[in-house]
Amino acid sequence: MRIGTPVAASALTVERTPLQSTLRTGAFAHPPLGALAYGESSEAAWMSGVNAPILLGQAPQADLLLAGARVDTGRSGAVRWRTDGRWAFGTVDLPEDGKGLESTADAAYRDLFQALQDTGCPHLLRIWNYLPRINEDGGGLERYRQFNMGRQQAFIDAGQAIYEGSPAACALGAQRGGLAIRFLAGQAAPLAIENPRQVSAYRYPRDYGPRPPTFSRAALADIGAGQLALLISGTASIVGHATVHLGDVAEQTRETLRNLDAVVEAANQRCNAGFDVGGLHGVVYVRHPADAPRVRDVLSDTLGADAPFLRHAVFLQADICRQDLLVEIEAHAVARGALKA
Ligand code: 3EB
Repeated sequence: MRIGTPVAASALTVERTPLQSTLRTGAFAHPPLGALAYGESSEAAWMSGVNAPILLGQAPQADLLLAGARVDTGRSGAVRWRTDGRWAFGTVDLPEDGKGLESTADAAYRDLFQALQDTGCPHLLRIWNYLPRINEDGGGLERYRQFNMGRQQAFIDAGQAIYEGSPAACALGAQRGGLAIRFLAGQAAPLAIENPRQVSAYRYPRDYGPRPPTFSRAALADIGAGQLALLISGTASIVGHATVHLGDVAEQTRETLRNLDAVVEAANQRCNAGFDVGGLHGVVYVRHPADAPRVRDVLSDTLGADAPFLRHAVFLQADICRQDLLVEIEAHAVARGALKA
């Protein structure tokens, strides 16, 4: 069987597959919209490698995005994008060139918002941010906090929502290279989902930096052909706005699962798809590689060893945006369903 046979001309599909099978000649019915590759640098122009070592001896995986049969490519400043006219996937890899991360983030996001105009896909669903040396000091301010300043400024300058309605996102450390951002956009605004156990990230107090991060806890989107996608942002051991279970990776993993539960429950109140945590396709970022077996054991004990989550999960090493976070899980799911009126 071929990968990614489109279900309907206008629909988006999301598939997690072993990377090897995506690289077979003729694997695709038509060109993919894009992909995130885990565990290996990208081997195709449309595939974007996530610059983080894969753990637990896992084989390389990819999250494939497939849309319409015809895919156009283009550039908007530093952004390279692909679109079928309804959905757009874009990438920007920007070196800092001594300018600092605040101004680099501002420039990258300025081009990203230009790309939304140029592709005719004005609504962001999901953003992936990878920042080199994310926890290092950037001259009086942690680099992640510098990034937050530039990101929020670019959202404001582009007239984009910085509070309710901001896109789902994640922000992790990168092993090397410049600021790396990937994004998925579409023609309709997704429903932004928050987590009642957590202060919205865009309302974090100033203890976490002069400007808050700009993201929602999840995006719930109609992707066509009667399907809904739930795109869950990086989720960690945060209750209210505070990190909990300092130094305890097992408890941090359990708290993260409680937060994923709460986000999924909030999404289920807005649709009839019946999402559940055990069925999510997760990416598990672990700060210390030696913690990965422990994290996997907690996931297995909590969700059940047979849960699809364990079968599909990708484990990667990455620094996480708060120094005290040891684990962070992002996830997506696609299910038949409709939004509630
Ligand atoms: C948190 O909940 C953990 O800056 O885009 C998660 C997801 C986190 C996205 C971002 C940060 C971001 O605050 C950190």
